[in-house]
Amino acid sequence: MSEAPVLITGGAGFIGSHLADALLAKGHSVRVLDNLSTGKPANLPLGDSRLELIEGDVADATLVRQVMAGCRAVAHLAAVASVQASVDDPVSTHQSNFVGTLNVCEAMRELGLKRVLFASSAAVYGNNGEGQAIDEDTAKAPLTPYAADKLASEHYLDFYRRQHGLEPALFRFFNIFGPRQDPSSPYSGVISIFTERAQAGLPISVFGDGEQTRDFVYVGDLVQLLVQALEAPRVAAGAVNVGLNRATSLNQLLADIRSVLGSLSAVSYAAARPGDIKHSRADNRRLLERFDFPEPTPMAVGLARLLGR
Ligand code: NAD
Ligand code: UD2
Repeated sequence: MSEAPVLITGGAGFIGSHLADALLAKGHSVRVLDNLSTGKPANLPLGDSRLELIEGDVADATLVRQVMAGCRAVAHLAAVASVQASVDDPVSTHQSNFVGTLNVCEAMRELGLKRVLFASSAAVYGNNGEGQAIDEDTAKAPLTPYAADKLASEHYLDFYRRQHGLEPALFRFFNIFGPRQDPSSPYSGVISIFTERAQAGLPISVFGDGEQTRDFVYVGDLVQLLVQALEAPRVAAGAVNVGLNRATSLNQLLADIRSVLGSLSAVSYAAARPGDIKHSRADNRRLLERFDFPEPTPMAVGLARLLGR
Protein backbone atom coordinates (compact mmCIF):
# COMPACT_ATOMS: atom_id res chain seq x y z
CA MET A 1 0.00 0.00 0.00
CA SER A 2 1.40 3.41 -0.88
CA GLU A 3 2.05 6.04 1.77
CA ALA A 4 -0.74 8.51 2.67
CA PRO A 5 -0.29 11.69 0.63
CA VAL A 6 0.74 15.14 1.77
CA LEU A 7 -1.97 17.67 0.92
CA ILE A 8 -0.65 20.86 -0.69
CA THR A 9 -3.24 23.62 -0.87
CA GLY A 10 -2.21 26.03 -3.63
CA GLY A 11 -0.03 23.25 -5.03
CA ALA A 12 -0.49 24.28 -8.67
CA GLY A 13 1.14 27.66 -8.00
CA PHE A 14 4.73 28.82 -8.06
CA ILE A 15 5.98 27.62 -4.66
CA GLY A 16 3.44 24.79 -4.26
CA SER A 17 4.41 23.09 -7.52
CA HIS A 18 8.10 23.13 -6.56
CA LEU A 19 7.14 21.61 -3.21
CA ALA A 20 5.17 18.91 -5.05
CA ASP A 21 8.25 18.10 -7.17
CA ALA A 22 10.50 17.96 -4.09
CA LEU A 23 8.11 15.68 -2.16
CA LEU A 24 7.67 13.32 -5.12
CA ALA A 25 11.46 13.20 -5.55
CA LYS A 26 11.72 12.07 -1.91
CA GLY A 27 9.21 9.28 -2.46
CA HIS A 28 6.12 10.91 -0.99
CA SER A 29 2.66 10.99 -2.57
CA VAL A 30 1.00 14.36 -3.09
CA ARG A 31 -2.59 15.59 -3.28
CA VAL A 32 -3.11 19.15 -4.52
CA LEU A 33 -6.16 21.30 -3.81
CA ASP A 34 -6.09 24.42 -5.97
CA ASN A 35 -8.77 26.63 -7.50
CA LEU A 36 -6.43 27.42 -10.42
CA SER A 37 -6.96 31.16 -9.96
CA THR A 38 -3.25 31.77 -10.56
CA GLY A 39 -1.96 28.20 -10.45
CA LYS A 40 -1.73 26.04 -13.56
CA PRO A 41 -2.06 22.28 -14.03
CA ALA A 42 0.94 22.54 -16.39
CA ASN A 43 3.12 23.39 -13.36
CA LEU A 44 2.57 19.85 -12.07
CA PRO A 45 3.84 16.45 -13.27
CA LEU A 46 0.31 15.15 -13.90
CA GLY A 47 1.62 11.93 -15.47
CA ASP A 48 3.00 10.82 -12.10
CA SER A 49 0.47 8.41 -10.57
CA ARG A 50 1.51 9.51 -7.05
CA LEU A 51 0.12 13.00 -7.70
CA GLU A 52 -3.57 13.94 -7.61
CA LEU A 53 -4.90 17.39 -8.55
CA ILE A 54 -8.31 18.40 -7.21
CA GLU A 55 -9.71 21.66 -8.52
CA GLY A 56 -11.55 23.48 -5.73
CA ASP A 57 -11.54 26.25 -3.17
CA VAL A 58 -10.09 26.27 0.35
CA ALA A 59 -13.00 28.52 1.32
CA ASP A 60 -15.31 25.48 0.89
CA ALA A 61 -15.12 23.77 4.31
CA THR A 62 -16.85 20.56 3.20
CA LEU A 63 -14.54 20.14 0.25
CA VAL A 64 -11.43 20.82 2.36
CA ARG A 65 -12.47 18.03 4.77
CA GLN A 66 -13.20 15.60 1.92
CA VAL A 67 -9.92 16.29 0.18
CA MET A 68 -7.90 16.10 3.41
CA ALA A 69 -9.34 12.72 4.43
CA GLY A 70 -6.62 10.06 4.14
CA CYS A 71 -3.75 12.59 4.05
CA ARG A 72 -0.95 12.54 6.59
CA ALA A 73 0.10 16.21 6.67
CA VAL A 74 -0.76 19.54 5.07
CA ALA A 75 1.24 22.32 3.42
CA HIS A 76 -1.17 25.25 3.39
CA LEU A 77 0.05 27.57 0.64
CA ALA A 78 -3.23 28.53 -1.04
CA ALA A 79 -3.78 32.29 -0.93
CA VAL A 80 -4.34 35.24 -3.18
CA ALA A 81 -0.65 36.13 -3.10
CA SER A 82 -1.09 39.61 -4.55
CA VAL A 83 -1.11 42.31 -1.86
CA GLN A 84 -2.72 44.70 -4.33
CA ALA A 85 -5.62 42.28 -4.92
CA SER A 86 -6.29 42.30 -1.16
CA VAL A 87 -6.34 46.10 -1.15
CA ASP A 88 -8.74 46.15 -4.12
CA ASP A 89 -11.03 43.38 -2.83
CA PRO A 90 -10.60 42.68 0.89
CA VAL A 91 -13.84 40.69 1.20
CA SER A 92 -13.17 38.10 -1.46
CA THR A 93 -9.45 37.71 -0.73
CA HIS A 94 -10.30 37.19 2.97
CA GLN A 95 -12.15 34.01 1.96
CA SER A 96 -8.97 32.56 0.49
CA ASN A 97 -6.43 34.11 2.82
CA PHE A 98 -8.12 33.67 6.17
CA VAL A 99 -11.27 31.51 5.95
CA GLY A 100 -9.24 28.96 3.99
CA THR A 101 -6.80 28.68 6.90
CA LEU A 102 -9.60 28.25 9.42
CA ASN A 103 -11.13 25.51 7.25
CA VAL A 104 -7.76 23.74 7.14
CA CYS A 105 -7.47 23.95 10.96
CA GLU A 106 -10.99 22.61 11.54
CA ALA A 107 -10.62 19.75 9.05
CA MET A 108 -7.30 18.77 10.67
CA ARG A 109 -8.89 18.77 14.12
CA GLU A 110 -11.83 16.64 12.94
CA LEU A 111 -9.61 14.18 11.06
CA GLY A 112 -6.88 14.02 13.71
CA LEU A 113 -4.06 15.35 11.50
CA LYS A 114 -1.20 17.15 13.26
CA ARG A 115 1.48 18.55 10.99
CA VAL A 116 0.77 21.65 8.91
CA LEU A 117 3.08 24.14 7.20
CA PHE A 118 1.86 27.68 6.71
CA ALA A 119 3.13 30.24 4.19
CA SER A 120 3.09 33.52 6.06
CA SER A 121 4.89 36.63 4.86
CA ALA A 122 7.36 39.33 5.83
CA ALA A 123 4.38 41.61 5.14
CA VAL A 124 3.28 41.03 8.78
CA TYR A 125 6.08 43.41 9.88
CA GLY A 126 4.90 46.30 7.68
CA ASN A 127 7.52 49.04 7.79
CA ASN A 128 8.81 48.02 11.21
CA GLY A 129 12.42 46.98 11.35
CA GLU A 130 13.26 48.74 8.12
CA GLY A 131 17.01 49.42 7.86
CA GLN A 132 18.04 46.50 10.05
CA ALA A 133 17.67 42.74 9.93
CA ILE A 134 14.11 41.99 11.07
CA ASP A 135 13.77 39.30 13.73
CA GLU A 136 10.59 37.45 14.57
CA ASP A 137 9.92 39.50 17.71
CA THR A 138 9.82 42.77 15.77
CA ALA A 139 6.47 44.48 16.38
CA LYS A 140 3.89 43.41 13.83
CA ALA A 141 2.33 46.10 11.65
CA PRO A 142 0.09 44.49 9.05
CA LEU A 143 -0.70 47.37 6.69
CA THR A 144 -2.94 45.58 4.21
CA PRO A 145 -5.73 42.98 4.28
CA TYR A 146 -3.21 40.48 2.91
CA ALA A 147 -0.85 41.03 5.85
CA ALA A 148 -3.71 41.09 8.39
CA ASP A 149 -5.03 37.76 7.06
CA LYS A 150 -1.55 36.20 7.25
CA LEU A 151 -1.04 37.37 10.84
CA ALA A 152 -4.54 36.26 11.90
CA SER A 153 -3.90 32.88 10.27
CA GLU A 154 -0.71 32.50 12.31
CA HIS A 155 -2.63 33.25 15.50
CA TYR A 156 -5.39 30.76 14.67
CA LEU A 157 -2.88 28.04 13.84
CA ASP A 158 -1.22 28.71 17.18
CA PHE A 159 -4.59 28.48 18.94
CA TYR A 160 -5.20 25.06 17.34
CA ARG A 161 -1.68 24.05 18.45
CA ARG A 162 -2.41 24.90 22.08
CA GLN A 163 -6.00 23.71 22.17
CA HIS A 164 -6.04 20.75 19.79
CA GLY A 165 -2.44 19.56 19.46
CA LEU A 166 -1.84 20.67 15.86
CA GLU A 167 1.84 20.96 14.94
CA PRO A 168 2.01 24.09 12.79
CA ALA A 169 5.30 25.20 11.25
CA LEU A 170 4.78 28.89 10.56
CA PHE A 171 7.13 30.41 8.00
CA ARG A 172 7.38 34.10 7.12
CA PHE A 173 8.72 34.10 3.59
CA PHE A 174 10.74 37.08 2.44
CA ASN A 175 11.13 37.49 -1.36
CA ILE A 176 11.05 34.10 -3.07
CA PHE A 177 12.08 33.78 -6.72
CA GLY A 178 12.56 31.11 -9.36
CA PRO A 179 10.99 29.40 -12.37
CA ARG A 180 7.15 29.40 -12.63
CA GLN A 181 6.69 32.64 -10.69
CA ASP A 182 3.97 34.42 -12.63
CA PRO A 183 5.23 37.75 -14.05
CA SER A 184 1.89 38.83 -15.50
CA SER A 185 0.90 41.55 -13.00
CA PRO A 186 2.77 44.80 -12.33
CA TYR A 187 2.75 43.63 -8.67
CA SER A 188 4.34 40.26 -9.45
CA GLY A 189 7.74 39.53 -7.94
CA VAL A 190 10.32 41.94 -9.32
CA ILE A 191 12.69 39.18 -10.46
CA SER A 192 9.96 37.48 -12.50
CA ILE A 193 9.13 40.81 -14.18
CA PHE A 194 12.73 41.85 -14.86
CA THR A 195 13.81 38.46 -16.25
CA GLU A 196 10.73 38.09 -18.45
CA ARG A 197 11.20 41.57 -19.91
CA ALA A 198 14.96 41.15 -20.30
CA GLN A 199 14.45 37.92 -22.25
CA ALA A 200 11.84 39.54 -24.50
CA GLY A 201 14.04 42.61 -25.06
CA LEU A 202 11.37 44.85 -23.51
CA PRO A 203 12.16 47.99 -21.47
CA ILE A 204 12.49 47.59 -17.72
CA SER A 205 11.10 50.12 -15.21
CA VAL A 206 12.73 50.58 -11.84
CA PHE A 207 10.56 52.36 -9.27
CA GLY A 208 12.93 54.63 -7.33
CA ASP A 209 16.70 54.78 -7.64
CA GLY A 210 17.21 51.00 -7.72
CA GLU A 211 19.15 51.10 -4.46
CA GLN A 212 16.26 49.54 -2.52
CA THR A 213 17.19 46.07 -1.28
CA ARG A 214 15.41 42.80 -0.71
CA ASP A 215 16.34 39.44 0.80
CA PHE A 216 15.81 37.08 -2.13
CA VAL A 217 15.53 33.31 -1.56
CA TYR A 218 15.69 30.77 -4.39
CA VAL A 219 12.56 28.60 -4.45
CA GLY A 220 14.57 25.36 -4.55
CA ASP A 221 16.19 26.24 -1.20
CA LEU A 222 12.82 27.15 0.30
CA VAL A 223 11.20 23.85 -0.64
CA GLN A 224 14.08 21.84 0.87
CA LEU A 225 13.27 23.61 4.11
CA LEU A 226 9.55 22.87 3.74
CA VAL A 227 10.19 19.16 3.13
CA GLN A 228 12.36 19.09 6.26
CA ALA A 229 9.62 20.75 8.30
CA LEU A 230 7.13 18.13 7.08
CA GLU A 231 9.45 15.24 7.96
CA ALA A 232 10.84 16.55 11.28
CA PRO A 233 9.80 14.56 14.39
CA ARG A 234 8.58 17.81 16.02
CA VAL A 235 8.35 21.52 15.32
CA ALA A 236 8.78 24.29 17.89
CA ALA A 237 6.11 26.93 18.42
CA GLY A 238 6.57 30.40 16.96
CA ALA A 239 6.98 31.71 13.43
CA VAL A 240 10.30 31.51 11.58
CA ASN A 241 11.61 34.03 9.06
CA VAL A 242 12.73 32.56 5.75
CA GLY A 243 15.43 34.83 4.38
CA LEU A 244 19.19 34.76 4.01
CA ASN A 245 20.01 37.98 5.92
CA ARG A 246 21.40 39.25 2.61
CA ALA A 247 20.51 42.53 0.94
CA THR A 248 20.49 42.67 -2.86
CA SER A 249 19.66 45.96 -4.56
CA LEU A 250 17.64 46.13 -7.76
CA ASN A 251 20.67 47.69 -9.49
CA GLN A 252 22.77 44.68 -8.46
CA LEU A 253 20.02 42.37 -9.64
CA LEU A 254 19.98 44.05 -13.07
CA ALA A 255 23.77 43.70 -13.30
CA ASP A 256 23.43 39.99 -12.47
CA ILE A 257 20.72 39.51 -15.13
CA ARG A 258 22.97 41.29 -17.65
CA SER A 259 25.84 38.91 -16.77
CA VAL A 260 23.68 35.84 -17.31
CA LEU A 261 22.13 37.07 -20.59
CA GLY A 262 25.17 38.91 -21.91
CA SER A 263 23.05 42.03 -22.52
CA LEU A 264 20.09 43.89 -21.04
CA SER A 265 17.16 45.82 -22.49
CA ALA A 266 16.74 49.53 -21.72
CA VAL A 267 16.30 50.38 -18.05
CA SER A 268 14.44 53.52 -16.94
CA TYR A 269 13.97 54.93 -13.45
CA ALA A 270 10.53 56.20 -12.37
CA ALA A 271 9.14 57.56 -9.11
CA ALA A 272 9.24 55.16 -6.16
CA ARG A 273 5.95 53.40 -5.45
CA PRO A 274 4.02 55.04 -2.61
CA GLY A 275 4.53 53.06 0.60
CA ASP A 276 7.35 51.01 -0.92
CA ILE A 277 9.79 49.69 1.69
CA LYS A 278 13.39 50.75 1.05
CA HIS A 279 15.17 47.84 2.73
CA SER A 280 13.86 44.44 3.80
CA ARG A 281 16.20 41.81 5.23
CA ALA A 282 15.55 38.85 7.52
CA ASP A 283 17.31 38.10 10.76
CA ASN A 284 17.43 34.36 10.10
CA ARG A 285 19.05 33.07 13.30
CA ARG A 286 15.93 31.18 14.31
CA LEU A 287 15.77 29.51 10.89
CA LEU A 288 19.40 28.37 11.16
CA GLU A 289 18.97 27.17 14.76
CA ARG A 290 15.86 25.15 14.08
CA PHE A 291 16.50 23.77 10.61
CA ASP A 292 19.32 22.48 8.50
CA PHE A 293 18.87 25.19 5.87
CA PRO A 294 20.75 24.34 2.65
CA GLU A 295 23.72 26.33 1.39
CA PRO A 296 21.87 29.14 -0.43
CA THR A 297 21.78 28.95 -4.22
CA PRO A 298 23.83 31.94 -5.46
CA MET A 299 21.78 34.62 -7.20
CA ALA A 300 23.65 34.07 -10.48
CA VAL A 301 22.81 30.34 -10.42
CA GLY A 302 19.15 30.96 -9.54
CA LEU A 303 18.87 33.55 -12.30
CA ALA A 304 20.53 31.21 -14.82
CA ARG A 305 17.97 28.48 -13.99
CA LEU A 306 15.14 30.97 -14.28
CA LEU A 307 16.47 32.22 -17.61
CA GLY A 308 17.00 28.67 -18.88
CA ARG A 309 20.80 29.15 -19.24
P1 NAD B 1 0.91 31.58 -6.41
O1 NAD B 1 -0.17 32.56 -6.74
O2 NAD B 1 1.71 31.02 -7.52
O3 NAD B 1 0.32 30.37 -5.55
C1 NAD B 1 -0.89 30.42 -4.82
C2 NAD B 1 -1.73 29.24 -5.26
O4 NAD B 1 -2.94 29.22 -4.48
C3 NAD B 1 -2.17 29.33 -6.73
O5 NAD B 1 -1.95 28.09 -7.35
C4 NAD B 1 -3.65 29.67 -6.66
O6 NAD B 1 -4.36 29.19 -7.78
C5 NAD B 1 -4.04 29.00 -5.35
N1 NAD B 1 -5.23 29.59 -4.70
C6 NAD B 1 -5.49 30.91 -4.47
N2 NAD B 1 -6.66 31.05 -3.81
C7 NAD B 1 -7.14 29.78 -3.62
C8 NAD B 1 -8.32 29.27 -3.02
N3 NAD B 1 -9.25 30.09 -2.49
N4 NAD B 1 -8.51 27.94 -3.01
C9 NAD B 1 -7.59 27.10 -3.56
N5 NAD B 1 -6.46 27.54 -4.15
C10 NAD B 1 -6.23 28.85 -4.18
O7 NAD B 1 1.86 32.31 -5.34
P2 NAD B 1 3.14 31.78 -4.57
O8 NAD B 1 4.16 32.85 -4.67
O9 NAD B 1 3.46 30.38 -4.97
O10 NAD B 1 2.59 31.81 -3.07
C11 NAD B 1 2.38 30.64 -2.28
C12 NAD B 1 2.13 31.08 -0.85
O11 NAD B 1 3.29 31.73 -0.33
C13 NAD B 1 0.98 32.08 -0.68
O12 NAD B 1 0.29 31.78 0.52
C14 NAD B 1 1.70 33.42 -0.55
O13 NAD B 1 0.92 34.36 0.15
C15 NAD B 1 2.94 33.01 0.20
N6 NAD B 1 4.07 33.94 0.06
C16 NAD B 1 4.75 34.03 -1.11
C17 NAD B 1 5.84 34.91 -1.22
C18 NAD B 1 6.67 35.04 -2.47
O14 NAD B 1 7.71 35.72 -2.44
N7 NAD B 1 6.30 34.37 -3.54
C19 NAD B 1 6.20 35.71 -0.12
C20 NAD B 1 5.46 35.60 1.06
C21 NAD B 1 4.42 34.69 1.15
C1 UD2 C 1 6.87 41.77 -1.24
C2 UD2 C 1 5.72 40.92 -1.69
C3 UD2 C 1 4.45 41.49 -1.19
C4 UD2 C 1 4.49 41.75 0.29
C5 UD2 C 1 5.68 42.64 0.61
C6 UD2 C 1 5.82 42.80 2.12
C7 UD2 C 1 6.04 39.76 -3.78
C8 UD2 C 1 5.81 39.76 -5.24
N1 UD2 C 1 5.63 40.86 -3.13
O1 UD2 C 1 6.82 43.02 -1.88
O2 UD2 C 1 3.45 40.54 -1.46
O3 UD2 C 1 4.59 40.52 0.99
O4 UD2 C 1 6.88 42.00 0.15
O5 UD2 C 1 6.82 43.70 2.41
O6 UD2 C 1 6.50 38.80 -3.19
N2 UD2 C 1 9.84 46.99 -8.62
C9 UD2 C 1 10.39 47.71 -9.66
N3 UD2 C 1 9.93 47.44 -10.92
C10 UD2 C 1 8.98 46.50 -11.18
C11 UD2 C 1 8.44 45.76 -10.10
C12 UD2 C 1 8.91 46.04 -8.82
O7 UD2 C 1 11.24 48.58 -9.47
O8 UD2 C 1 8.62 46.30 -12.36
C13 UD2 C 1 10.36 47.28 -7.26
C14 UD2 C 1 9.29 47.56 -6.23
O9 UD2 C 1 8.90 48.90 -6.26
C15 UD2 C 1 10.06 47.19 -4.94
C16 UD2 C 1 10.98 46.05 -5.40
O10 UD2 C 1 11.03 46.11 -6.81
O11 UD2 C 1 10.84 48.26 -4.53
C17 UD2 C 1 10.49 44.68 -4.99
O12 UD2 C 1 9.13 44.55 -5.38
P1 UD2 C 1 8.28 43.17 -5.20
O13 UD2 C 1 6.88 43.49 -5.52
O14 UD2 C 1 8.96 42.08 -5.91
O15 UD2 C 1 8.48 42.84 -3.66
P2 UD2 C 1 8.15 43.67 -2.33
O16 UD2 C 1 9.25 43.29 -1.40
O17 UD2 C 1 7.93 45.09 -2.58
